[in-house]
Parts: sequence; C-alpha cells; structure tokens
Amino acid sequence: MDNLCIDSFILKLHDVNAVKFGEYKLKSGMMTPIYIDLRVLVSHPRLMNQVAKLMYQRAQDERLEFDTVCGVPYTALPMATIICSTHELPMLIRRKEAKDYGTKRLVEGSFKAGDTCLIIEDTVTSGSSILETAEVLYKEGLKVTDAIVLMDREQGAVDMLASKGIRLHPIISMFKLLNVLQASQRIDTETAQNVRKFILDNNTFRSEEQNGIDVPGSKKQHVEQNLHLSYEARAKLPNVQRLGSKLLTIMVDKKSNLCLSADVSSSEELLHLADTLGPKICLLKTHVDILKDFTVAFSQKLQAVAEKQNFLIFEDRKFADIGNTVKHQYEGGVYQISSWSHIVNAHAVPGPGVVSGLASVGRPLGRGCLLIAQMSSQGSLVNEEYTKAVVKMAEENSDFVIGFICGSKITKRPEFIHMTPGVQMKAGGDALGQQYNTPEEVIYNKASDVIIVGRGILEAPDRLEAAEAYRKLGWEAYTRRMDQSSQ
Ligand code: 5BU
Repeated sequence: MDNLCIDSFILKLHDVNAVKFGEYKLKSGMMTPIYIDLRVLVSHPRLMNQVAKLMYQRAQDERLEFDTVCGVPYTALPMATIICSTHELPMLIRRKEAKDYGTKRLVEGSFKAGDTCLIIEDTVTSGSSILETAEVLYKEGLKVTDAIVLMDREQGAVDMLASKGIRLHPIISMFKLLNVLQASQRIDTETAQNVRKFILDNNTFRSEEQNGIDVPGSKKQHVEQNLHLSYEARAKLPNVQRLGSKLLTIMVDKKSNLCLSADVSSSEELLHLADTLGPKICLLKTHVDILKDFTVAFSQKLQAVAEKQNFLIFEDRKFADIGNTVKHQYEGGVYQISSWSHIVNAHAVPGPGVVSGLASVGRPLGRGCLLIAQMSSQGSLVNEEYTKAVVKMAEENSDFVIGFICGSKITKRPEFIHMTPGVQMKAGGDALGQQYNTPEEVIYNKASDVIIVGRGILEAPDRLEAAEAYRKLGWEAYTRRMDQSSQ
C-alpha cells in the first residue's frame, strides 16, 4: 500500500476528529491519552469509501482467502457492508444479542459449516472484540483465520490474536499515526512522546504474561518459544512480511543461510557466479556501482537467474539521505534499483524519513528493507544506544523493514531477519578495517540468521566448493542452535 496515501488518510482522520488527544476511558476501564473514535466516519462517505478500499486492497495484497465477511458490530458494520457491496462478496451480520422471537440466530446470513469468514474491525487495543466475534462464528461452524483492522493501537492485539490462530492485518498502526501527525505539526513532540510512552507501558498482552501464569500452552509460553523459533516456523508467523516469509522459506527449502556478496566488476562474471553458485545460496548481494558495464538488460538477466535458482537479490546500496532523495535514488537514475532488487538496506542516521521515502517506492512493489544496526568494520561509530534506536525504527516500520544488518541477534521479535557480514572461515580481518568472524560464531553463538560472505568465496581456488563449505557450516551451526534450544 502506498505510504503517501496512508499519510494523507491519517491527516483526514485527524481533520474529522476521529483522533483525539486528552484523557479518555477505554472499554476496559483503562485511561488513555489518545482516543480513536471511528464512529464519526459514517458522516463522511468519501472517507468511508476510502476505508473500504484500503481494507479490500489489504486483503488482496495478503492474498487472503475467505468465503464470507463479517464486521465487528457496530462501527465496522458499514465498513464491511461497503466492501461486500462494492465487490459483490457475501456478508454475515453478527448480532450482539439473540432476539427473543423468531429464529434466535446470533449470526444472520447464509453460510455452511467450514466456510472461512474474514473479520473486519475499526480499532483494536487488546483484540478482545475480534476474538469475541470469532468465538460466535466458531460456534456456528465457521473458520476465522484473518482479520483486518483500520487502526491498531499496538497494545498487544497482534500477538494475542496470533496466539489464538488469527492473523491481524492493521492498515494504520499507532506509531505510524503519531509519526505522521507529528511530522505535519498537528501535535507537538511532547504529546507524541507521551502517547508513545503510554502505548509501550500498556501492552495488554505482555502485562497478562507478566502476571506469572506459566501453564503449558499459555501466552507466556508462546512468546518464549518465539525466541527459539525455527526459520520454518518464523516464515509462517502472522506478522512476518511476505518478502521475509519468502526468504525464510527459501532458506528452509535450500538448507542455506548463506548470502553471497558478489563483489565483482563485470556483469558477465556476476551472472556466471549467480548461476553456478545459485543452488548454494538463499540471497545474492550486489554492489551495483562496482560494475563497470551495468545495463538494464543485465538486471533483467539477473532477475531471471534469481527466479531459476530460487534466491533473492539484495542491493547493498546503504541509502542514507532524506526521504525525498532516497526515493529518487531507489527508483530512478541509471540503476533503477527498485525494479530488480528484492531487498535494499539503509542507514538509520537520517531518521524515519529514509524508511518512508524508500517504502513509498518499495512497498507497492512488495520489496523490503534492512536497517544497518551495526557494522563489521573496525572503529565503527555505532554504539548500543544507536542500535536500540535502529531496532525501534524497524519496529515502527515493520510493514517495510524485514530485518537488520548486524553482528548478532539484536531483537527477540522473530519476524525480523538478522544478517551478518564480515564472515570467513578464520576470524581476523583485512588491511582496510574489515573484521571477520566464523560462521559458527555468527550463527551459533551470536544467533544471527544469515551469513554474508564475499572474499571468503570469491578468492577461493574453487568458488563452488567454497560456497558449499560456507553453506554447510552456516546450516550446521543453525541446526545445532535449534537442537540446543529445544533441550
Ligand atoms: P567480504 O569480502 O566478505 O569482506 O565482503 C563483505 C561484504 O559485506 C562487502 O560487500 C561489504 O560492502 C559488505 N558489508 C560489510 O562487510 N560490513 C558491513 O557492516 C556492511 C556491509 Br553494512
């Protein structure tokens, strides 16, 4: 979905007073400094149509499969109605109370047992309203696998619903909303910070876990298990991005967590490397500006090899400018990187605008971004505080950021993929400050996910043999880490 379109939609929500700042009481009794009141939308038909469009688009983007649609009463009812009427989809209505005459049905509409119902909701805090509706639908023999919500307050609903087997797809998240309102000077920094703090301090899902209940199958167990999830399980997580899921699936299918850093200067050599080493790798990293003979035809051939050999392409461009500039650098110029590279990376130094700029181009194309949280070079200026800020930026932009370039695992959130450069068979370094760790150290001890290897393979007498040796070491280190964490 286009970021700019979401940004202007957020401003319209603010215009019609659907977002209020002050002291408000939530349904749960909790006091909140921000209140989202989407009930007013019924008075704004254009906005209502836009909501329906965004939600339907999301269902399409995620390739959701369902037989029928149900809006959580009451605010989401007209939203579901517009979606169903526009696209001629069958709808169900969940009654809040069974009427005491006539059929006494709790769910109105036609369906058969085993049908899948997509739930539509306006706002979520804990996710309990969606669960309540899902439970009524389950009693009727319906299945619920996915729910789309316009506004996620980011207070635990995604995790709570995931623990119940429902993937939640939010259109707007609280941190995104705050960033946009702050950037447009609708709210001051202090207000935005206050709300961010409130949201982080009041996660309904985590606070339940912190109550110390630790029964098998409980939410607490579920989250702890997440820390040691296999690539395979992570590929299926509800909040992992489609591109991240694709990469994790390739890793599993090819038993490879090896990214080849194809730092060569001729496009012919690069294509040859891609084709011959392709079966050993999950990802091929390029520095397109090293090539002396780049052409659009080359980029097309590279995509064809990637398709044939089943790996993704990662242009190590390290974007580091204001949003508007990186948007043009990513999309235009000689290289038109967004047209052929599945993944790019960026420094977080410019602030979140760098991600928004890249996302405005890459998100509609299904691309993803890695944030550089640490560097392998000696004397790097990155410190712990910076890395933490990068993780936070990734969390706030998890609709486009799929992971990190880092030296070790830096977040417990399993949807993010950690990739580590500076890998060779022997620890050490080069004459220009590069520092090397072994695959074992990076994957087993530091719990990273992907090893990025350049000269370790490129300078070996037999590149294919070297690639296989790195693949094997990287994969064995991973399987050993998995075995150990399951004991
Ligand atoms: P090497 O030949 O394995 O040292 O190549 C490492 C590659 O990873 C090379 O393309 C670097 O530009 C890239 N790299 C890195 O080495 N360290 C970093 O912190 C980052 C990228 Br970010």
